[in-house]
Amino acid sequence: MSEASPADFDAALVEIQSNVDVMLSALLPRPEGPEAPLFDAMRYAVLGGGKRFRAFLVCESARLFGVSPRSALRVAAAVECVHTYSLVHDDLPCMDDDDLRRGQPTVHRQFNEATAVLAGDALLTLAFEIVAGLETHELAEVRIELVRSLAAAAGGRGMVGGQMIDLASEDSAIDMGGITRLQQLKTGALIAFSCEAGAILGRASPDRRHALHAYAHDMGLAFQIADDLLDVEGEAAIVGKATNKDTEAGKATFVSVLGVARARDQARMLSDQAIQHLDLFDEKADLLREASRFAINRSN
Ligand code: GRG
Repeated sequence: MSEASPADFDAALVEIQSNVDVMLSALLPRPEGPEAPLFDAMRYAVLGGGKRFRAFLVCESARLFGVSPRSALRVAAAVECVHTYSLVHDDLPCMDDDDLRRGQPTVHRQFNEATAVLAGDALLTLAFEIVAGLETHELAEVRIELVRSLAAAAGGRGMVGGQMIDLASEDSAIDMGGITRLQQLKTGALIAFSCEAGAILGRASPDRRHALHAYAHDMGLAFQIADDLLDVEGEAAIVGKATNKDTEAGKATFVSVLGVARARDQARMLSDQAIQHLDLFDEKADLLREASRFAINRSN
């Protein structure tokens, strides 16, 4: 039984949000010189809000293994750069064509399309520069494993591959197995990296790293089902982006296949199952247990 309450989770998330924002601001280039519009757009995209849920997962998984907060925050910042790049590109007219993200105009609306493409590109590459930096970990083998795992999670066999399947699946029949695989790649892979990053930094035993992977697998799917439910039931002003997008695009989602009630049950079941995967950790993992509940109860 977890001793952490939703209020404890909220307080910890606020603290990590503030710490990772300081780290991100220090790592992002200052807008100067002829490239200034690019750097402005990167800062606008990254520093304009976001729950920092992936940063939280990195920092809390790292805490399990006594990793220094500075190392964890650098990896957390890198993950948020990759995540933000994916949102910037996903919002482009050639993809989801969205005007609103995190409650403010999307990057291509605020700047222009070319700047949004370049800002996404530069955020992705900055992430690897951060992770590979000596300050992230003294051991090169740890830095290389972080780079390898992050690249695998973000690339064609991870998030980008999931996005391709998602685009191809519009107006086509896709079953539960197909949706699950798509979402594991599109959303789940980066969430899994975020949870495993602490184990990599802390040079954890394979069984502990595996437990975090299993936790992330189930919690990531639960997080995605909650996202599908918010698209159907949420209010744009609270969610911070347009809703009903999936229905309008004719996309098959967990909710369109299962219906609202069964999708909610499935999310609850996955969230509980995720928590069970943490059984080999003591109370230090309580905030991760609470994060699994947050994944399905969040309002944005
Ligand atoms: C374009 C390469 C490329 C990939 C796009 C992740 C993704 C793939 C697209 C995002 C679209 C989307 C709404 C996905 C559903 C789940 C998800 C990733 C939601 C956004 O994550 P949150 O809720 O966002 O953590 P914040 O703003 O809080 O960081």
